[in-house]
Amino acid sequence: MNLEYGAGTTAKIHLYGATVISWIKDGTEQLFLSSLSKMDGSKAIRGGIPIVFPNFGPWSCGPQHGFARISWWKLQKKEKLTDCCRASFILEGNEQTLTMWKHRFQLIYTVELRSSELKTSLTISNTGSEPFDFTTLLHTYFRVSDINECSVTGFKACTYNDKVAKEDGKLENREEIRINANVDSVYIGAGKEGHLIKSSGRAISVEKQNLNDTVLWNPWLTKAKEMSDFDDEGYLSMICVEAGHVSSRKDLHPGETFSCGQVLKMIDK
Ligand code: TA6
Repeated sequence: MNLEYGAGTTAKIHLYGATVISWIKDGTEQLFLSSLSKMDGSKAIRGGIPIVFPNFGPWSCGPQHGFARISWWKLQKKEKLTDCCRASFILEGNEQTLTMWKHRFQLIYTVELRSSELKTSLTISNTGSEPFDFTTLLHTYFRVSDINECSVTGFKACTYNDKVAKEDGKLENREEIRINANVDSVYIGAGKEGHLIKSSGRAISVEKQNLNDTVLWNPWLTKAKEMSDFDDEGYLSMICVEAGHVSSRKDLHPGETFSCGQVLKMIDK
């Protein structure tokens, strides 16, 4: 479904995974969506903002990154307010999820589109009688005009797990990170002051709410070619800067909720 702020500013959300698949600001697409992405519910959408829950990464109970991004959500509400258009989506424990994960839960995902920003918020509720634990992440694919002209800030002095080098506990000393190879790093406690993604002609800030960690990912050429739903050259026009609670598991007792989110803002350069 579509959110129309007007003046060439829109967003589009696919009910499969409640995946934001487009954010157009002044007529320019800000998110990356692979041209080979499946859009029929046969596999997670390759691009936009997939929702990772209840597990980031490989999962012994089910598919990598959990079931939220591969479930059909329901539209709960759509509103046009004075300064924003807002839509909320709901996913609750069901037969499919219960076969993987025996807990009852409710996810409410809200997407707010304003003139120069897109806010996505997730509220996780334990609606069962047993405590559970989870990790969660917003797997945001940002479109960049040229990865070689792109830089990202907000990681300096953070410890990170470098999944490419297979080395944990590395210390980041770069103020500004440029990508020129496969990168897959989980930064712990990054982005407290936000992240800034700069690529020729524009900049987007990422402000996180209650998501302590940030994952930085670009598959680069070899891994791009290995993914059937990822354009071979797609790595040149995307960077994933993923706000998440992934470096430790979050416990949720019956009746408790956990709210988190991110605000993506266009910054005039
Ligand atoms: O967020 C980075 C990551 O965990 C990478 O390791 C890579 O697997 C990426 O997610 C994409 O995962 P997917 O399951 O969507 O192919």
